[in-house]
Amino acid sequence: MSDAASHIVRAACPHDCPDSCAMEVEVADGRALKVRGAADMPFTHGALCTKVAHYLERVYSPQRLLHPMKRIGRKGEGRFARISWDEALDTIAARFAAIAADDPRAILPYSYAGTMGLVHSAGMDRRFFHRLGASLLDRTICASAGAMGWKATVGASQGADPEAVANARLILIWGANPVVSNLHGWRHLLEAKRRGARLICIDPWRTATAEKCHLHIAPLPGSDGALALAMMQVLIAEDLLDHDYIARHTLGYAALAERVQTHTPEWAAPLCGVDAATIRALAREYGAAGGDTLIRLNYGLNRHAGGGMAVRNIACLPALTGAWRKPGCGALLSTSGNFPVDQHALERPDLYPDPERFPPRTINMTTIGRDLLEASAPPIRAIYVYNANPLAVAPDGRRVREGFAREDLFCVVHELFQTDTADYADILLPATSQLEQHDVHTAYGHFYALANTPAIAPLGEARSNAEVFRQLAARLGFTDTALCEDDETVAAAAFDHGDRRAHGLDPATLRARGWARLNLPRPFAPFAAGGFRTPSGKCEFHSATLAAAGHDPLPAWHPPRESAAVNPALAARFPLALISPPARNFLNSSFANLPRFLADEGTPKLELHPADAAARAIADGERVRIHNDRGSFSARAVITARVRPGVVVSPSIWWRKLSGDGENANAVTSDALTDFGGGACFYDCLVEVSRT
Ligand SMILES: Nc1nc2c(c(=O)[nH]1)N[C@H]1C(S)=C(S)[C@@H](COP(=O)(O)OP(=O)(O)OC[C@H]3O[C@@H](n4cnc5c(=O)[nH]c(N)nc54)[C@H](O)[C@@H]3O)O[C@H]1N2
Ligand SMILES: Nc1nc2c(c(=O)[nH]1)N[C@H]1C(S)=C(S)[C@@H](COP(=O)(O)OP(=O)(O)OC[C@H]3O[C@@H](n4cnc5c(=O)[nH]c(N)nc54)[C@H](O)[C@@H]3O)O[C@H]1N2
Ligand SMILES: [Mo]
Repeated sequence: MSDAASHIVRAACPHDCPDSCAMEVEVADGRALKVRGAADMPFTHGALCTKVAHYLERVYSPQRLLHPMKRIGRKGEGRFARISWDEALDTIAARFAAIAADDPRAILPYSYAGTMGLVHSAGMDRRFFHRLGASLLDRTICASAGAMGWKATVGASQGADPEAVANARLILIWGANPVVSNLHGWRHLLEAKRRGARLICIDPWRTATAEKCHLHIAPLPGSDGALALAMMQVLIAEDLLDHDYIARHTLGYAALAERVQTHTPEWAAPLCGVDAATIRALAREYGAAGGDTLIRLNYGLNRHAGGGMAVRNIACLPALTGAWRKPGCGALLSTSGNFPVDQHALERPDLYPDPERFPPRTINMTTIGRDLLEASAPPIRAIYVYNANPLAVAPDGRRVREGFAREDLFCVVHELFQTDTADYADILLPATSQLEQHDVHTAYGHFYALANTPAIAPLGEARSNAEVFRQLAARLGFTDTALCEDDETVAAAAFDHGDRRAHGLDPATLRARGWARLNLPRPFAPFAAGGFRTPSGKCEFHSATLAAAGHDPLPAWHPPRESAAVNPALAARFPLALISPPARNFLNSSFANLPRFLADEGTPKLELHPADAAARAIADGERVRIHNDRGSFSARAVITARVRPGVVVSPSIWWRKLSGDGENANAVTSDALTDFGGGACFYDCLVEVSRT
């Protein structure tokens, strides 16, 4: 029982996960006693994942940074001395002012989704860097390839209603591992299973999710585009189609039919490493379900050279069978496009000072190592990292480290913990946790907006992202109102209240209850009667937008960059395809420094097939080295038939300095970019594995 003196504060899980949970924080005497999932929030349903159920171990961790510090050792060494906030802010403001006097684009903000709150990750921060005239950052590291493939086809990041998926009779879980990375969405998929739906998992790895499905199909990494093309070929050749839906609500069917003619299951089989009979049976089952189908895809399959086109090809399937007609059917990648976010009001790109003299310059976050080493006009002279841990999460880790090690680079890191990246800071600033700050959230896996009210005072001298940007703005003489607003004012500007979907999201209501569903029909079938948000208003099998951008306007096969088919010489030296998907107890590299989660994960692991292990004389439990021309990392071998021959899996993302050898999976990944959207090719990576 809770103490009589305690009270409940409504909060929102800030982490990068489709589930964005509503939380209740029990507080007494200024201290948080317990965090639990909000029982009244339908999607959270009173439950938190194993990580956030223990959130207070993160908030009150003895590892929390509590004071500003300056570097006293070499870059990367991680030795710091405490300084005051005044000294920290004065130092940063002076350096930024000096650099900006030459060319403000030499300053680069670097952030991703440490918190997904709009105030602290897409609000005051953006306003500050826009006003400064800093380089813009293209935030591509996760989802940009798939998002572009999806948008080219369907028009917006919208899809099936995640709470209505129990309507589906056949569910393909494709490049997604919801048991690990979308637990609350999984609850609804399980409900479908209970009601008799058949679940098929398409994943090179036999995940916890695959084990709970009726069928697991394990294609080679990066081959989903071919698999989807072959499914379309069968659907069309065998007339397993909804002709009425195609005629009314799609564009370019004839061209698509012609395009896929030669893409038979026999064509796809060697590319996917799946036999033609299995592919044909999958397509027939999908077609025979007559539209009572859902494809739940996630971003796993977009981390390949052809990831954008793979998502596009898959996004075509439900329009062929009319699966969009029914709520909970069709396909779901992200729900984020349903939220009427007023991005202009939040980010204020109009504050950019002098576009004539300094035309905006954009840096792609995926290639940060290369950019720090090679960018010119102007070179990057200062970097400000917040909400991100690039030293652990960015590809081609050796170059990332070399870039951050530049002696002439002025590096600010704002963090809760002394991450791998923090070790490279010149000035290291302590950040508040979600329990210590105001914010407002959308979601990419459901239809509820969330408000986060601070439950406790900032620990030590920690300050929030927005607070630091306000204070830097003041020191730099930026007097714009937009840079003085408090967090609640910024949060109040987050939604476009003229949009009917925002009815019910007014700040007071949202804050009082902590969450509110978008004003959408319940259940919601966004494309039941067409209404795609593409230029034509139809599902675009043929995309003039892609053509105008120099891409193939039709679904096509974009092979992986690193594979035997594309680069046999490379594959001869590095015959194994490495994927490094989320470890259950980590959230990207967050939580990967806390004792409970480190104990649960144990040590970096590499799963490999018995045949691949035998060929290398590797024994189970032995330490192995995973290597290619970019670098190497080591892990403990787990010999298992959960992976197919030729594929190895290393659950990620470990902090380098806690991994045992100072490296992690990103020592071997490449910073090549995806076909669409300039995304990262994390899972398009050939390696060899040896005994150490
Ligand atoms: N516990 C936990 N939850 C998380 C995260 C985490 O790190 N830990 N990360 C969060 C983030 S940032 C994101 S973006 C989301 C989603 O994160 P995603 O990266 O989409 O992760 P998953 O949903 O785990 O799906 C990845 C699955 O795709 C599979 N896969 C890899 N390559 C291929 C391929 O070529 N084809 C197919 N068919 N499958 C492939 C992997 O084996 C894995 O099982 O999850 C979020 N949730
Ligand atoms: N090999 C491999 N690499 C990958 C992936 C993979 O599957 N395999 N996944 C990729 C994907 S999907 C993603 S999304 C990226 C994730 O990359 P990141 O978004 O960089 O994710 P995290 O590693 O969790 O780092 C976020 C950091 O933000 C900090 N933080 C949290 N809240 C706040 C705050 O309020 N203020 C400040 N200043 N800091 C805060 C956290 O302490 C944490 O250290 O990694 C990518 N890298
Ligand atoms: Mo992500």
